[in-house]
Amino acid sequence: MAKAFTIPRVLTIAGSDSGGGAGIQADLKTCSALGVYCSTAITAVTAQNTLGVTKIKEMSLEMVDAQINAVLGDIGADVVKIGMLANTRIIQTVVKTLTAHGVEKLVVDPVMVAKSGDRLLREDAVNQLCTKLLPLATVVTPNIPEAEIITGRSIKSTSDLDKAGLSILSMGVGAVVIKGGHMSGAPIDTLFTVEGKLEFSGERVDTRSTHGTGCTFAAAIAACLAKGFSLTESIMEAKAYVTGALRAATTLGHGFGPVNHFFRCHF
Ligand code: PXL
Repeated sequence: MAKAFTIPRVLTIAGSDSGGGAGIQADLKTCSALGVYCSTAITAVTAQNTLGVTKIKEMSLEMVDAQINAVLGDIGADVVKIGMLANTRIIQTVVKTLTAHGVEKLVVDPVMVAKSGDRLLREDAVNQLCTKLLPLATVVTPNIPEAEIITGRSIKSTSDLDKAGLSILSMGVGAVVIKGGHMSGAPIDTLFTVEGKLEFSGERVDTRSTHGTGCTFAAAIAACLAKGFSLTESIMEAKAYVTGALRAATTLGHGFGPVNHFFRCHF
């Protein structure tokens, strides 16, 4: 008989990116590159490339529910990662189904707008995301514009950032990591928990191949948590992984290309 061995498991609930750089495709590649099994529940199919999104088809609530039930009823997941949810009713369905399965470790990337400027979450769904989904999250990973939308306040200074971190924490999440990529200067990510604040410094990589970095960062955190790393270790690993993937990116397409998820693999 084959030797029994286990592999850490992540379920990603997110949108499909036909261009292969972000969403479900980024999550599958990130987890695979980090040695973690990744199953998927697709919330929406986007037709897009490096220049932008041309069409979005939101999945039915039945189909979203059925995918999550199929995966969690058999394969299971050590960590669930959430990306694009598209609309209010999909958020409600995901919350209901995850609660029914008693999911405990949840990484939420509060996806709202694509790098190209296209909306990936309807405006009227932000409130449901904050009030229904965030209270279930182990960690939420907004960039600065997303943190501004979630808190309804602009973030221009460190003091604004601290207020935003505490405000999001008060929504019931276990931890918040606000990504510093949209700030000028070095991209410092800041983790807020009840224990306090922790900064993760990083290197800014000069490239246009930045499509899917948010998905990749959150998926890498989910993969590391699934492997048993602490949250702080997972964020450090995820930051190093995204930086490596940005540095190794090649040019694809005519807009914002994808990162290179397999920079550690030599073929
Ligand atoms: O990076 C955010 C994101 C998430 N999910 C999907 C996307 C994008 C960005 O383009 O396409 C499906």
